[in-house]
Amino acid sequence: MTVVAEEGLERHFEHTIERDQRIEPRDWMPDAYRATMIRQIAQHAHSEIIGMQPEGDWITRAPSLRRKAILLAKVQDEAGHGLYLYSATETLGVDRADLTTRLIERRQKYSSIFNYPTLTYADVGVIGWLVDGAAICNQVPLCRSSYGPYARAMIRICKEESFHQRQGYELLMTMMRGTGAQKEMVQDAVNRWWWPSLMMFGPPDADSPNTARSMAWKIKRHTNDELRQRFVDMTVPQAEALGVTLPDPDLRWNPERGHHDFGPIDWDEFKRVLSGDGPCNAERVARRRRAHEEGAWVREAAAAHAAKRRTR
Ligand code: BYC
Repeated sequence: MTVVAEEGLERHFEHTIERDQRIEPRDWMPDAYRATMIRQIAQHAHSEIIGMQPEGDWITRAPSLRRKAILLAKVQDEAGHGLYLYSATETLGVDRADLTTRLIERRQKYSSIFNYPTLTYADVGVIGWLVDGAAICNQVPLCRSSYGPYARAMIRICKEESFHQRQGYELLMTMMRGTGAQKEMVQDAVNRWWWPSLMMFGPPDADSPNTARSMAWKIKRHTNDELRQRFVDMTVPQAEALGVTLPDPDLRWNPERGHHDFGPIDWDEFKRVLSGDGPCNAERVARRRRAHEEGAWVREAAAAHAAKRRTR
C-alpha cells in the first residue's frame, strides 16, 4: 500500500472515531488499535472464564435448591460472556485456542479480583453485589466503545450483569434478616471484598499506561479513577440500606467535591496479585489448565465430526 493510500485510511479511521461511529472488523485500523482491542477483549474474556471458579466452588454446597439454581444460572451466564468475548476477539484476526494458551501460560492477564478465595456463602452474595456492581460501572460505558463487535457484546452482557448484581443483593438482604452469625458472615465477606473490588478498576490514572490512548480512541469512555469514584458513590447508600459497614475509616461524603472521599488503596497488594502472587493465582490457572487438557478429547471429537460432515 502506498503512503498516500495509508494516510487516507488513517484519516477515515480518525473521522469514524470523531463522529462516534463504530470501527468494524473489515475496516482499516492502526496496528496499535488492533493490539489494544485484542489485549482488552481477551483479558475480559479470560476474566469471565476464570471468574466462574470462585462462585462455582459453592454450587455443590448451596444452602437450598433455589440458591443452587440461581448460582448455576449465573455461572453459566459467565461462561456465555466468555464465549461472546472470545468471538469478538476472533474478529480481530486472532485464534481462540491461541488466547487460551496465552492464559494458561500466564502471558495474558485476567481480573485481579478472581484471585481471592470464597470462604463462606456470603461471599457469593458479596461477589454479586460488589464485584458485579463494579463490573456494571466499568462495562456500561463499554457499550459505547468504538469497536463494534465489543460494544454489541457488552449490551447483552450488561443486561445479565445487572440481574447478577440484584441476585447478590437479594441474597445479602436475606442473610441480614437472619441470625447474628449470618449477619457476621456478611460483614466479614464485605470486609474482605471491598478493597479488591476497588482495585478492579485498574491502577490510578497517573499510573495507567493505556488510559490516555484508549480514551482518545473511545475504547474507554471514562478513566479508571472516574469509574472507581462512581462505584464508591453508588455503593455507599446500598451498604447503608443493607446495614453493613464498608471497611474504610476515611470514607465520608465531601460536599465540596459532591463525592465520597475514601482511604488509600494498597497498590502493592494489587501489583503482587498481578504478578501472580495473590492468594489463589496458582490454583485458578492450574484448574483452567486441567480443564483445558481434560477437554482435549471433546475438541478432537468435534473437529472429527465437522470434518465428516464436510465430506458427506
Ligand atoms: N486486574 O493501563 P491500564 C467481570 C492491567 S469480569 C488485572 O489502566 P487498561 C466478572 C491492565 O490490563 C471483569 N489486570 O489498562 C466476571 C494493564 O496490563 P497490560 C473484567 C489489570 O486496559 C465474572 C495494566 O494493568 N472486566 O466483571 O486501560 C463474574 C495497566 O492498566 C487490572 C474487564 O476486563 C485488574 N483489575 O484498563 C463477575 C473490563 N486493572 O494489559 C464479574 C474491560 C488493570 O498492559 N477492561 N490491569 O499487560 C477494562 O475496562 C480495562 O482493561 C481495565 C484496565 C479498566 C481493566
